[in-house]
Amino acid sequence: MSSVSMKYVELVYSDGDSVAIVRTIKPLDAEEIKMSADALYYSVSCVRGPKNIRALYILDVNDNSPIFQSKSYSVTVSEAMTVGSNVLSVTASDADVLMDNKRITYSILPPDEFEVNYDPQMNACNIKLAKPLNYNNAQQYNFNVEAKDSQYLDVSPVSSGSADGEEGAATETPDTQSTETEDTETHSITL
Ligand SMILES: [Ca+2]
Ligand SMILES: [Ca+2]
Repeated sequence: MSSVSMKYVELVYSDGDSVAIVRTIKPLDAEEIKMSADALYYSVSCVRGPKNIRALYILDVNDNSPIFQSKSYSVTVSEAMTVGSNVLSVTASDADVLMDNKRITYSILPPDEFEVNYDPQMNACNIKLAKPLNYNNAQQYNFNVEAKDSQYLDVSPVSSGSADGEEGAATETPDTQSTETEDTETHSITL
C-alpha cells in the first residue's frame, strides 16, 4: 500500500481464513486523497500469489464552505476617482474537489454609488464605482459581500472610504486601520 492508502485502509484476516477484508481506518477525505492521486490505490497479495492492484475512487461530498481570502475588506477611494474604475476585487475559494461542490456565487448589495460584476476567469467579484463620490455627502460606506456554494455561506464585511484628494486610485488598507479620521487632509469614506 502507498503511504496515503495506509492512512485510510487496512487488511483484516486471520490465519486460515479464506477471505480477507479491506476496511477503512478513518473517514475518507476526498480533498486529501485528490492531492496525490485520482483514487486511493492499494494492492493485496497472497503468499505465493499474484498481487491484486485495486483503485478506490472517492466520491466527493460538499463539506467545505467557501472562504474569503480576507476576513474583511477596507479600501479608501478618492472622490476624484473616475466612474467605472475598479474599487476593489474580492475572492473566495472552496477546498472541495467536485466543481458542483466548489462552484461559488457571490452576492453583494452595495450602495448605489457602487456596482458589482463577476470575473469568471479570476473567480472574483469586482466592485466598481458607479457614481461620482462626494466626501461632503458621505464619508463611509459599509456592506457585506457573501460567497456561497450550493450549501454553505461565508460573509465578509467591506468598508470603503472616500478621500477628498486629487488622486484617482483606490488604496487598499489593512483591516485594522481606522477609516475614521479627523485629519482634513485624509478624509475618507469607508465602504
Ligand atoms: Ca463546498
Ligand atoms: Ca469535499
